Amino acid sequence: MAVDILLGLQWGDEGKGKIVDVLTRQYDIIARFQGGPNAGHTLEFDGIKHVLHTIPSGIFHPEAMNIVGNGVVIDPVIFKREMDDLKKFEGDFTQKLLISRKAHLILPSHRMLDAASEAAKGKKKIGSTLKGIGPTYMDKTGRNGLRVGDIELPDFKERYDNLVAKHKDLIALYDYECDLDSMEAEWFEAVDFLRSLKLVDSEPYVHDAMRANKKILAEGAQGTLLDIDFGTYPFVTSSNTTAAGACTGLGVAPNQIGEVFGIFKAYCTRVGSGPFPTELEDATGEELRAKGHEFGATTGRPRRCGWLDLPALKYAIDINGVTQLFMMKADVLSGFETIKVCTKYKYRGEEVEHLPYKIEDHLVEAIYEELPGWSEDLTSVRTEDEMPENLRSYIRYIEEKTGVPVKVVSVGPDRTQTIHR
Ligand code: 2SA
Ligand code: MG
Repeated sequence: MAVDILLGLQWGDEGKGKIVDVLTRQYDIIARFQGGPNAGHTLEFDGIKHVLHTIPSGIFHPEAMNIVGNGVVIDPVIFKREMDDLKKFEGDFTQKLLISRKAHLILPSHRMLDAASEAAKGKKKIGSTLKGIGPTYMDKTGRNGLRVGDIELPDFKERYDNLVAKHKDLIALYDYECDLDSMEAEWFEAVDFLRSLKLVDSEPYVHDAMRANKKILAEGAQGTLLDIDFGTYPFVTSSNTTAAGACTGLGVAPNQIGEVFGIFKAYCTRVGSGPFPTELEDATGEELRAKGHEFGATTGRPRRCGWLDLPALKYAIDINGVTQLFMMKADVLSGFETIKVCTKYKYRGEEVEHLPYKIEDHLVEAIYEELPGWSEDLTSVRTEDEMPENLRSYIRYIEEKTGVPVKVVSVGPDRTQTIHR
C-alpha cells in the first residue's frame, strides 16, 4: 500500500491539522516527516480547540498509530508539555505514539542560537519562531547533532556537554547574553520522559506496515514556499517541507508515494519576514486577517494577508506532484464584492507566469484578474448545491488554471464544516 502525503502549498497555516484530523478515519498510521515545534496544527471538534506542535494530528483517532519520523526535530520540553496537555482528554496517548530514534533533538542552546542569530540579523531577521529549528538542522547537516536514540546511550550526558561547549563558543561570538544552566534541569527531566515513550526504528516499522497493506498518511508542516530548497530563501524554514521531504523524513521510496493532497487557503497568508507579492497592506488585508483569525498558532503573531497567488500555487503543485487540491477557509472570502487572483507577475519589465528566482517587492509586481465575490455566509454550507454560484465559479477557475481538481472545500474550522466533491 502506498503512502499518501498531505502538505501545505503556501507559507504554512493552510489548515493542514484540520484536514489530517478529517482524513484520519481512513488511515491506520499518521506520520510527521519534518519540522518540529515551529508548527502549530489546530484541530477543532466537539466544541474543543486544540493546537499540536510536534505530535501528529492523528492522535485523537482511537485506532490510528502516530509516528514522529526521522526528519523531525524534537524539543523534549515542548514535547512533554504537549503530552501533558493531552491529559485532559480520555485515553492513553503514549500507546499511540512512536518516535524515530533518528529524529534530532533540539537543545536549549539551539534555542539560544536561534535567538542570537535573529538578533544579529536585525532588520534582515527571518522572523523565525525562535524554537531552535535552524540551529538544530544545521547541527544535523553539520554532523554534530544529537538524536533521540542517543538518549538511550550511557554516555548521553557527555555527548550533550560536548555539543553545548561548541554552542557556548558560538553564542559568545554573537556576544549574546543567556542563562543556559537554568534551562537544563527542565530539559533533562523532559528527556527522561521521552525515554519512557516508544522509541523505535521507524523506517522498518513503516515498511512492514506498507507490506501489511496499512494505510499511511504523511503529514507535512509549514508550507512549500518555506521549503529550504524551493521556498523564498533565505526566508524559509530549515527542512524540506515538500513531497520529497516525506521520502527522506520517513524513509519511504519515491515510487511508494500515492496521493499527494495539496492544501491551500482561498487567499494567502504569511507569518515572519520575506517576500509576499500579493500582500495587502491596507483595509482589505486587515479584513482578511480579522475574518480569518489570522494569528500564529505557535507564537500568536499576526499573519500577513493577501490574495491568492496562482504562479506560486502552480509552482507548488509541480514541485509536489499534487493530485488533489483542498481549498481552505472559503468562508473568509464571503462579503468581498470582488475577489482578486494574481495570474502573473511583472518582473524586470516583462510579464511572467512562473515564479522568478527572486520575488522581492521591488522586483515583482502582481498582476491580477478579478472575479465576482459572494455575500452569503458559507459556514453552514455542507454540499456543492448549497454553494453560491460565484464560489463555484471561483473553484472552477482555480481548477482550470491549475489543472488539478479541488476535492475538498473547507468552510469553517470544525470537522463537520468540510465539503467533499
Ligand atoms: P523557523 O522557526 O526557523 O522554522 O522559522 C523560519 C520561517 O518559517 C516560518 N514558519 C512558519 N510559518 C507559518 N506557520 C508556522 N507555524 C506556526 C503556526 C507559526 C506561528 O502554525 O502559526 O505560530 O507563528 C511556521 N513555522 C515556521 C517562520 O515564520 C519563518 O518565516
Ligand atoms: Mg500553523
